[in-house]
Amino acid sequence: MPDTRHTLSRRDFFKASGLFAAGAAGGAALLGGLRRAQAAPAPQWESKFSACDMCFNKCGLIARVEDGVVKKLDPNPKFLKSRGMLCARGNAGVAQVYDPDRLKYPLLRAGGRGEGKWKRIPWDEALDMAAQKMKEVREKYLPCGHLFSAGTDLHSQFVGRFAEVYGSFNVTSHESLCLVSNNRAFLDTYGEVPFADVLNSKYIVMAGANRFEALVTPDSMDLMTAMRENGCKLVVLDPRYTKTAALADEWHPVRPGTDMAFMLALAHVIITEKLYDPEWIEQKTYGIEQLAEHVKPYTPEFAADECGIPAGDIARIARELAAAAPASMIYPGRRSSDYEDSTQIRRAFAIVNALLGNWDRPGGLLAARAVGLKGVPFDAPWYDENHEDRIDAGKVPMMFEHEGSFLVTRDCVLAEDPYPIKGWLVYKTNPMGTAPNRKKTIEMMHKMDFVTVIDIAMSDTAWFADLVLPSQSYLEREDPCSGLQGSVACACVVKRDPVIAPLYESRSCFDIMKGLANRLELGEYFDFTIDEYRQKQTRDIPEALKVMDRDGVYYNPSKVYGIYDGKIYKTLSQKIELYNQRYEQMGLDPLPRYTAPTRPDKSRFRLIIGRNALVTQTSTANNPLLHQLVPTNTLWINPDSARSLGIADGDLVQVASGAGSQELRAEVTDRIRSDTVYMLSGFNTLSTMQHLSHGNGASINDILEDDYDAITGNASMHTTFVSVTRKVA
Ligand SMILES: Nc1nc2c(c(=O)[nH]1)N[C@H]1C(S)=C(S)[C@@H](COP(=O)(O)OP(=O)(O)OC[C@H]3O[C@@H](n4cnc5c(=O)[nH]c(N)nc54)[C@H](O)[C@@H]3O)O[C@H]1N2
Ligand SMILES: Nc1nc2c(c(=O)[nH]1)N[C@H]1C(S)=C(S)[C@@H](COP(=O)(O)OP(=O)(O)OC[C@H]3O[C@@H](n4cnc5c(=O)[nH]c(N)nc54)[C@H](O)[C@@H]3O)O[C@H]1N2
Ligand code: SF4
Ligand SMILES: [Mo]
Repeated sequence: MPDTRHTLSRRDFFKASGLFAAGAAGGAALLGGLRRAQAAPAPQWESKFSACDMCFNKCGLIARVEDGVVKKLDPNPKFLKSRGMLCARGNAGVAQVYDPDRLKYPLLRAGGRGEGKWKRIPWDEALDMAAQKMKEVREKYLPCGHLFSAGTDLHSQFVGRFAEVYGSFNVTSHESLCLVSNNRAFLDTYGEVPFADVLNSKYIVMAGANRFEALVTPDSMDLMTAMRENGCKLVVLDPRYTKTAALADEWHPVRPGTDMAFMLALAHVIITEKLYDPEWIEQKTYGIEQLAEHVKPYTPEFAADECGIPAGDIARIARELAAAAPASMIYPGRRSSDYEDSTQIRRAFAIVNALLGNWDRPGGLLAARAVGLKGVPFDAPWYDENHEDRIDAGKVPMMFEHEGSFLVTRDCVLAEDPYPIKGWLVYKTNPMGTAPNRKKTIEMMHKMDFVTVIDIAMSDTAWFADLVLPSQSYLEREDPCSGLQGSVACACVVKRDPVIAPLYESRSCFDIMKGLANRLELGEYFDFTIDEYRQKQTRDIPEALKVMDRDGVYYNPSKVYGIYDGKIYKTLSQKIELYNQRYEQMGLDPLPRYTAPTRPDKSRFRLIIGRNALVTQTSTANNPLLHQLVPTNTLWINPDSARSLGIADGDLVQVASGAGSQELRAEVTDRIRSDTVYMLSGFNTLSTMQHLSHGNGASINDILEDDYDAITGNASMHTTFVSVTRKVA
């Protein structure tokens, strides 16, 4: 056979490229066209620095802009935090900016709430109306009668500032749907939330985290380098065979909700076999005697019965961790919106790390590095006529004051207890899609007099709003500086400048908050430009702004290890708290006490959530490029379970819980335990203005029940049991 690769004639080439007709019938015209193209001026292109915003990681990028249009995004090689990486979602940022479904101008609701009837209005009218409604709410229900919610973003601080000067304590963010229980646990053990020195670690146990799909920079890239180049061993505990599990040395399909038993058994072995450094523990920690007593019953055999991991493996992992210490760790993780005792589960993670003596040392858990960025303080007015506290205050013992709990707040709004909330401003977060029990969020919407949503897309939250304001995307707006503090790769500062001019009528959140503040006689608190704000942020590192213009990033070569040498820990005992005295005073377990999670009966499954490397929560299901790679979601179900229910791969199934039910296709796979099912989040939006995700697959948030962590109020998203039934399609 001839090698066609080398024998394509010019005629064949035209045929293959579809230009044959032009070539044969109008060759002269084509050649004329080519000549014109040669003569035409070369397109003008420039490289511009920015930072990705397709998830919270802020990976440094260089945008290639041709004639005012972004053509491609590339990683910034000088941006060490992401190790020269821009993931698939980062690359697909172009499709977010030019998505035909983007919001283009202010829209006012013109039908029933959620009915999808809208009227285009001018910006001035939109801001006048939003400000007027805010005034009315404040007069009628006091300043705390207004709720403000903002997502992960550099402009969210302006929503916080606005709420404060308006007089409302009621501010929520994604955090009480994400990581507050993990933060609580580590903060209450070490006095601060650590960063993991993955790169230099020799042994990592990763439980409830999936770093090769749920990307966190630099950890995701450093984990691969540590394993491939530094001989680091990775042990993964996950009910699902994730990509991280696939690349690990060991995967243990742990029974969901039992990680605490595993961790306490590790502590049991390390203590009974005296595998820790007694001097370090004596010097740095508080409560080793109490811990030793506490973990006596938590033998590897006890844990094995609970978590399904053989006792011999648990004991071996404990010994291997101790042998590699202090360059070994239980990876601290991030999202911990899992169980009602998630804070205590994560406390157990923190305690094993303390026994490994890895705090502030290479290959262990690191303190935040000095970046040099400063806050921009302001004096907010005081309102005598106001409620005393947040609406959710006191409902759980240790919520974070500035975050609260979205789920508890929602319950309080529904009950109007202890007071009514009737106004809601939402920026860059989509609680309709990310807070469990979507029906309750819809009810909450119906409780409101006026809801304003600032987004780039008609999210489901926007779909139920009164007023929808189009926001600038990250490639169009000017952002304040952001400090990235952790690990050997960090201590850096980034900012964003517009890469292209804003599309349509989109405005930045800052401009919108400033516009509202001016209308509410609060203009003095927004009397600055982003540039002036950045000058204030960088007042201690005056060279930073110039360096960022040159390199796209500013690094502060601050100390990485030994930050705590000669320093006390910000805990009650001023040491690392194995035993937590504050918990004891508050009537909470000062040491994590294991309670076995309820197991689903034979007819039901535990539904869990988790990420995919090509999807960011609800933000990307409508992204045209990513949609090609992940066109829908499926229900992962184990072959044994599927067989017993008569379900075959690809069958349509109904998944039902106490909160709701949805239908989607089954994916029969042995990558999941037989008592557990899983589906990807973000699909089946109600908003018809998200053409690719509307009516596509299933909405997990319609099915998830709204339990929460007893200590912080963080959502617990792995506590819903569901039935699965085959539908005749
Ligand atoms: N590609 C991508 N990357 C992201 C994000 C994204 O949306 N997409 N989001 C970012 C954000 S906001 C966050 S918070 C992080 C989240 O990062 P992670 O917390 O690492 O990710 P998740 O996938 O939410 O959950 C981790 C794993 O826990 C498993 N799991 C469920 N129940 C249990 C259990 O009882 N025990 C154990 N051991 N494992 C269990 C799930 O199967 C899942 O694989 O990812 C960040 N990175
Ligand atoms: N079922 C389920 N629920 C979850 C999770 C899960 O995995 N599954 N994960 C939990 C976790 S860890 C987290 S962090 C939270 C995240 O919860 P959210 O903060 O709600 O995150 P997203 O779903 O990404 O929603 C972001 C919203 O911002 C909009 N947006 C994106 N870019 C811009 C922009 O530049 N400007 C403006 N104005 N808007 C923009 C998007 O269109 C979208 O509506 O969800 C939590 N809830
Ligand atoms: S991890 Fe991917 S999506 Fe997230 S900021 Fe980095 S490049 Fe963007
Ligand atoms: Mo998160």
